[in-house]
Amino acid sequence: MRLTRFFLPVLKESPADAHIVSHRLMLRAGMVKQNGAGIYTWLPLGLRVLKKIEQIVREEQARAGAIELLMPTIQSADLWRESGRYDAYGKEMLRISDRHDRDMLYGPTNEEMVTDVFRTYVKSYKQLPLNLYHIQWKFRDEVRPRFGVMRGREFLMKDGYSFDIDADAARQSYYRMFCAYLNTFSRMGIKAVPMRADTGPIGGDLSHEFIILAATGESAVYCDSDLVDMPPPGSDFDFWADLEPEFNRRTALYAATEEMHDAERFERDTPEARRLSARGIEVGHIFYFGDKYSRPMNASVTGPDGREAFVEMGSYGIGVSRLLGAIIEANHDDKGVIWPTSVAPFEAAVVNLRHDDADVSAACEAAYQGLLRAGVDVLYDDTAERPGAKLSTMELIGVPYLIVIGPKGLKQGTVEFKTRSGGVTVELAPEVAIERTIEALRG
Ligand code: 5CA
Repeated sequence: MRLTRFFLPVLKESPADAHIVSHRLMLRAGMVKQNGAGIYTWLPLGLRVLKKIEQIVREEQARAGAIELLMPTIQSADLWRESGRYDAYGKEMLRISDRHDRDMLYGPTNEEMVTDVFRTYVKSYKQLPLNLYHIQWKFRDEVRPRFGVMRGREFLMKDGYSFDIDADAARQSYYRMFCAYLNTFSRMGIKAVPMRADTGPIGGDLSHEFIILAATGESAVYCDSDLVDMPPPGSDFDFWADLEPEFNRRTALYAATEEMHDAERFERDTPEARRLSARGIEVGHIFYFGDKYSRPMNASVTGPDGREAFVEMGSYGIGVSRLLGAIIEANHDDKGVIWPTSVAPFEAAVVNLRHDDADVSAACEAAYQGLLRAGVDVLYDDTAERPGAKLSTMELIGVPYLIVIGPKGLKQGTVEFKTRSGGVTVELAPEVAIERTIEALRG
């Protein structure tokens, strides 16, 4: 992408009404524009990151056997009357009526709708286990939308739903998502700790929140510090083995959100030096709630014994748009964002320090084309901006690798290769800088 043909509206000033660093940086770097309380336009740079996060989620969902579909944002109130949640959900639900005065709503979550999809098509235990998910916009009329995309009213969620013949199978589905989430967040360069959690309006009795530790987090959390660096299951993990031992091993140490915190147990189970009480950002939340929706909505299948049974269900959420804020909270310095390469809006950039110098421009063009040919998602700053401003913008938007080309270095046959994380700058021959960038990205 040539910067002269891109839309990157960066702001010089720090917006006054943004109280946390991720919100400030997202506004300054031209990633989002606020349209109303908790409602945002995703500008091209922000949208690139959102898409990369979605893609990681998709790949890891597929690995764990979940199947993507897409349900609408607008739902019928009648469906929610079946489960009893239409009245129970409260003011967070945006209720609307259509021209025929039919009650509709903008979905805050999709348990009812997916249960309706399920009961329409699935009649036999032989079609189970089944896990259906989508990545779709939600609306929750939050009392206090704040911190930018972190607590929005309109936000993007990955929500998945599992269907099983009995409780044992349903727990395995829960464990599969538990492990898939650890892999998912790890690929985004963040450490998310699973913690016992409250179930709120979704229901059920088994639930974990996936929490990133950050001073600006909205919830107080308590855990054994050994959990923070526990490696994820990894890409060759067998999702179809019995996952109970794995789940038990990963939940043996103490970790709980404020609502579930038991101070006495924490002190009893965790040596003092490892007792971490911190603040955290909830990036995912999983629930097992049995037949809470399948029973009232009559979603049953014929079991192996020929008898009808209500399916056992769970639901699994990831805050896709919230993740941008959370990743920035965990990865920035005073100059801007330091994106993990897997979610960076651009993996690398070529910076032309003298766009009116034919030799410099030819060298930039060669580097740009070389990186494009290698499949690198590269931004080429071919604008007429001052060199200092160009470099500050690259730091602000957090491009992981830069090749900076100016007349002085080029006369000596070198360009600058810069890494955003660690702030290393080395002078290299242009071809070597290209190779180094590709190597750093592709390994
Ligand atoms: N149906 C279940 C699981 S699919 C559900 O809705 N769970 S949830 O309420 O916990 O939401 C799932 C995830 O969405 C949360 O972990 C959080 O990361 C994200 N989320 C929830 N509310 C907001 C919000 N107002 N703004 C941004 N992200 C949010």
